[in-house]
Order: sequence, then structure tokens, then C-alpha cells
Amino acid sequence: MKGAVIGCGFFAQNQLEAWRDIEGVEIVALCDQDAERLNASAAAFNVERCYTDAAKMFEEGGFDFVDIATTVGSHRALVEMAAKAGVHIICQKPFAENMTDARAMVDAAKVAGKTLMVHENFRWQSPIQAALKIVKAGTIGEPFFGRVSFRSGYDVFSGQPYLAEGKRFIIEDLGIHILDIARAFFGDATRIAATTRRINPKINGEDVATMMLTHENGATSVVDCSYATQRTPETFPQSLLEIDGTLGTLRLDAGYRLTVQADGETQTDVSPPLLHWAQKPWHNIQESVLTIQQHFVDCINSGRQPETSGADNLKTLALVEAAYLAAEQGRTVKLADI
Ligand code: NAD
Ligand code: 89Y
Repeated sequence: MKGAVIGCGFFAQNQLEAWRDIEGVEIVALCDQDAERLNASAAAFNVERCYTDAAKMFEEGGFDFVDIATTVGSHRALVEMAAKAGVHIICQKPFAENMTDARAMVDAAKVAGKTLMVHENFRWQSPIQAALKIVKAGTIGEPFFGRVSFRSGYDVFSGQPYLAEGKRFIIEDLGIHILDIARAFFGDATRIAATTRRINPKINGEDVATMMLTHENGATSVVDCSYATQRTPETFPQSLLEIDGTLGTLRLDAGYRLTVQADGETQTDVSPPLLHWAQKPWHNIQESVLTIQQHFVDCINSGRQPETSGADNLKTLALVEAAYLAAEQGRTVKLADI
């Protein structure tokens, strides 16, 4: 399978590393508007075909899929270009700037008959997958309460300076992952309430968000995120879990410690492996990049829809939109209204 990558910035380096590890995949073309970044990645990953213009790359073709690793403002145009060119698509989160764009992007891939997956990788992290396996097996019974929590003081702005600039920050950038994890455990939500705060005076958007979701199955989840939490141990980039079910409880605590209490207690170390190209503390995210990209390839090969397809991600994106609306208006928002 031949692929092309658009965007050779901060995070794309992980995606390029992961593609190298996936059997049967070759990245044959790279594109970035910034020639310096483009050339650096081409040299590091030994890719010959380089483009500063995505339209030209699609025109010349010769690949089966495109991996869009640019920031959100360019996603709709690039996904539509890719669909028109008739290639399968992976697109980074946040998928789109608004629901209208996101729906148009899903429609474009559908019309083209091509797979569209969002690079929504946090639910693919191995500690989260370990917890999901236990909950789905029914070990703690039917979950009725969950807390999915991401609290950190890690400096994400030095690697990703654009995060300090936007009017929106933590819900759109990071909360989106944590909301998606809540969906993976408890299913789709019907309502959401939220509060937001900006603690760091050097950024424009909110860096603290606390959200409460009501799920279709009656479960309640609290999804809380912060980049203003100074504590030890620093848990970046761990998502912590606390789930109560009708037969017991599950907790994923700092340091990747998974505790299940249901007819006795088990404690397991579910630390993610350190891949040969990964660095701590990012290794948790980096491993999930390999897992999600492998999932994309497996889905194309077997004709299945990816779990985190574009259509599925509309529901995660709707939660983001609803959370901002709920916080701004101080009310509970119904997902059906988004
Ligand atoms: P970045 O700014 O470092 O890199 C983006 C690159 O895309 C830049 O080099 C830019 O020149 C290029 N680009 C932008 N528009 C383009 C276009 N139309 N054609 C060609 N090149 C274009 O950004 P980043 O930090 O690498 O983030 C990229 C995306 O990855 C963001 O959406 C971010 O939210 C996401 N991200 C995801 C994770 C995750 O775990 N899933 C982690 C970090 C970042
Ligand atoms: O951009 C974000 C993401 O998707 O995961 C962590 C991050 O890099 C900073 O919040």
C-alpha cells in the first residue's frame, strides 16, 4: 500500500515513524507548505517525491491513501481534494473547525467510496484498551458512573505554539480525546453541561474544562481536563479512569496502575511499551499512533469501517461543540441540537 503524508510538522514525525513500522506500507510522497520542514522530513524518512502544493501532489497521484497531519484550518480542503483524487484518507484531530465542514468531509469520502478515518488515537492507547477490555467483558457489571480525567502542568506550548494562540484551547485540542474515551466506555451522550476557565495568562483559550455527560444507556460521566495543574507526579499524557459498575469498580491511576475490584481485587501494571523510536513521557501517545495507523490499514484490507471513522467522529466533534456552548451559556446542551 502506498501512502502520502501532508504536513511535516511536530506530530507528523510520529506518524512517519509509525508508517515505517507497518508491514506492507510505503510512504512515497510528502507535502508541506514549509519547504524547510518538508526537506527535513524527506531526508529523515528517505522520501523522494516532495511537494509544497497538495493539489500538485494529488494531480501526479501514485498512492492509495493520504495521511493529513496538518492543523485543523486546512482539513476540509485537503479531505475534499483527497476524496476527489479517489484515495483513502486519515485526517488528524480536530477533524474540522465546525460541524458543517465535518459533515461535508464525511459526505465527500462517502461519494468517493473511500475509507475516511480520524486520527483519534487516545482510545487506542494500550492502558485504555486494557481497561476497555475488562469493562466490555462485563467484569464490573453495567457501568453507571465514570470519570475520565486528564490533569497536567506539562508545557505543550513549546512544541505546539499555535495552542497558545487560538480562542479555543483545551476542549478542542485535548478534551476532544478525553470525550472520545468517554464515548468508547459509555456510548453516545444525549446531554452535556460544562464549565471552563483560563488560568495561564499567557494563552488565549481555556486551559481548564469540567464536563458532565448523560449517556444514552443512563450512565453519567465526568470528563475533566486541565493544563494548569501543578502536581506530583506529573501525569502527562495519561488519561486516568474511575468507573463504577453494578458488580464492582475499575480505576486506572497515575503510573498506569489498573485496579479492578469485583469479587476480589486485581492490580496490574498496564504501562505502554517504549517503541524503538519513542521518548518518555510521549511513549503512551506514540504507541497509539502505531496502533491506530495499523487499524486503518487492516480496515482497508478487510473492507471494514474504522472504529474512529469520520462518521463516528462527528459524535465526538459534536460533544466539543456542545461543551463550548454549554460553558458559554451556562446550560445543559442536548446533543440532538448540535
Ligand atoms: P505543526 O504546525 O507543527 O505542523 C503542521 C504542518 O502542516 C506545518 O509544517 C505546516 O506548514 C503544514 N501545513 C499546514 N497547512 C498545509 C497545507 N494546506 N498544505 C501543506 N502543508 C500544510 O502542527 P502539529 O503540532 O504537528 O499538529 C498537526 C495536527 O496534529 C493538529 O491538528 C494537532 O491537533 C494534531 N495533533 C494530534 C496529536 C494526537 O495525539 N493525535 C498530538 C499532537 C498534535
Ligand atoms: O495536541 C494534543 C494532542 O492531541 O495530544 C496532546 C497534545 O499534543 C497537547 O495537548
